[in-house]
Amino acid sequence: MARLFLGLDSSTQSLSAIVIDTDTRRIVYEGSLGFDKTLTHYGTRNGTLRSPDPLVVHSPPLMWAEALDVLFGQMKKEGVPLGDILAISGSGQQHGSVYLNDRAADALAKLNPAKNLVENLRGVFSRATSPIWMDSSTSAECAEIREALGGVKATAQQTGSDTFERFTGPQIRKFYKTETASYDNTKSIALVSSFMASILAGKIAPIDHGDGAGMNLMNIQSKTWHPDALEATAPNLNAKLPPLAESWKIIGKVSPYFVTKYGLNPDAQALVWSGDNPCSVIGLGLIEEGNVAVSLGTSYTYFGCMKQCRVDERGEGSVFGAPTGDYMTLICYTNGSLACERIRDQYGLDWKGFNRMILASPPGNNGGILLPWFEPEIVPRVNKPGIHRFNLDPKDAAANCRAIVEAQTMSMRIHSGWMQIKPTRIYATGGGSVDSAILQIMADVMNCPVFRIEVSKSAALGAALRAAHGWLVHNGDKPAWPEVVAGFTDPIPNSEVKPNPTTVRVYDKLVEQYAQREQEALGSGAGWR
Ligand code: XUL
Repeated sequence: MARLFLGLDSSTQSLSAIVIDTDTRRIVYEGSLGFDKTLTHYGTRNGTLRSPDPLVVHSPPLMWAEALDVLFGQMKKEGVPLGDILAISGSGQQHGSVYLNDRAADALAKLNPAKNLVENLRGVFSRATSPIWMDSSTSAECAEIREALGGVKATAQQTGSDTFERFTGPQIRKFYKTETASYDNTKSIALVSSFMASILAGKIAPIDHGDGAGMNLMNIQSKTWHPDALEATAPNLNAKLPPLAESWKIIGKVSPYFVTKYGLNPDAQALVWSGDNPCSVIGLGLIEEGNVAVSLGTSYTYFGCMKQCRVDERGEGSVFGAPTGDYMTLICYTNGSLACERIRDQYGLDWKGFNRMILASPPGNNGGILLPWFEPEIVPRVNKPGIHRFNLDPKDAAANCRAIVEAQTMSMRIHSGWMQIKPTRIYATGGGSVDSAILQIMADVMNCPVFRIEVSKSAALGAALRAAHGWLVHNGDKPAWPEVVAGFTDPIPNSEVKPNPTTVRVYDKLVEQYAQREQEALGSGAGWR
């Protein structure tokens, strides 16, 4: 019998699965279903329900449950040897919250395989929809909690991050303030990750330290619920939160529902789930401090493992628990690939043309600098969007294309300073990582080799690897993380982009000028406070 482990990823737009065989070190199955396309009856757009208020973004939790049924059905139909799976874990979009009433625990314990998950779970919600990470409607609550905790620095020191609109605590506070009776009817609050884990385990699941840190409710040092944060958020919150747990905790055997219906092994173990970013740390093999990932997608993220807890006292970045038991750092940019797209479109280019333009201007762009805040930005916090050009002719396509990429990369160098981690290897993922000109700028600005890594599903892979690790721990082993991930997380062969020493010196100077320009722009009112 093969030793298989299943990792699921409940993301904003889809549910994905990866099955790994730890003996052959191979991925034996990858599958995915998109919510909009497969579960059309929920009427989601990109997995979300939009409200007349553009700041409010929710998703239906029943849709996530139904997706589990569909994906397990798909795996069974495709002949995945589900009976050989020893343990299951998962990854969830971070921060989103699910509100359960007093019928939930019982319904989870008695999932009836003669019915589907929707029929089993329809009556268990005290709030029909779940606010997700794209919801930014809680500025007032952020301010209230931040003030109660003693300001930006104190909030970051205590919870790992300043209060952010998408974080769960401010979202819970808004629910309590605006729908008090429904809040009172809430017996248990779950994250997307712990909700999905609860279904698989047939009981209310703990929240792991990785996803727990994305709530503004956990003490980042002690990794316990923080009484002051709970009190600043909503009454009786402690009683509504599940326990916190290490990321390798086994909740118990999988619910008999999945055994009867899909042929899972009755002894298969259900682990706690974590957030997608903590899972990606594992799925990308970022076990050593200094190995960082840059994900160049719709938004850009820069993250990596951190052995000691250091927080960003300016409140731009976040610290979460890493599934290794260490910490992880994250900075998340709103103006990622969409900002490049705006510049690209301004000059009527396609991506190839954008790349050609970057190469047509010299590194350092002759001193031309762009501050690319098309949308409100998180890093640095900018609430008045705007494009600022210095020594840069708006008509010069080449200089503007290079300027935006240099700006994004210089910003990463400047705003990752609080992590006190000089990167030794950067793994680039996401759509933008196919552009070699972008990777060269990154290598030169960061003075660090950049490798491409092909991971469309780093979060699901990380979850599968976490399942393998948790199962080994449960069986008395002490698996070292580098051994757990070995063979699964190698960069694309020959993809290394090396820094060029001459260009590195050019950027050392330009970074200082960029930081100064940024300060000027923030000082003149673009900033957040
Ligand atoms: C991280 C964040 C996003 C979501 C996306 O803080 O909000 O990366 O986790 O799923």
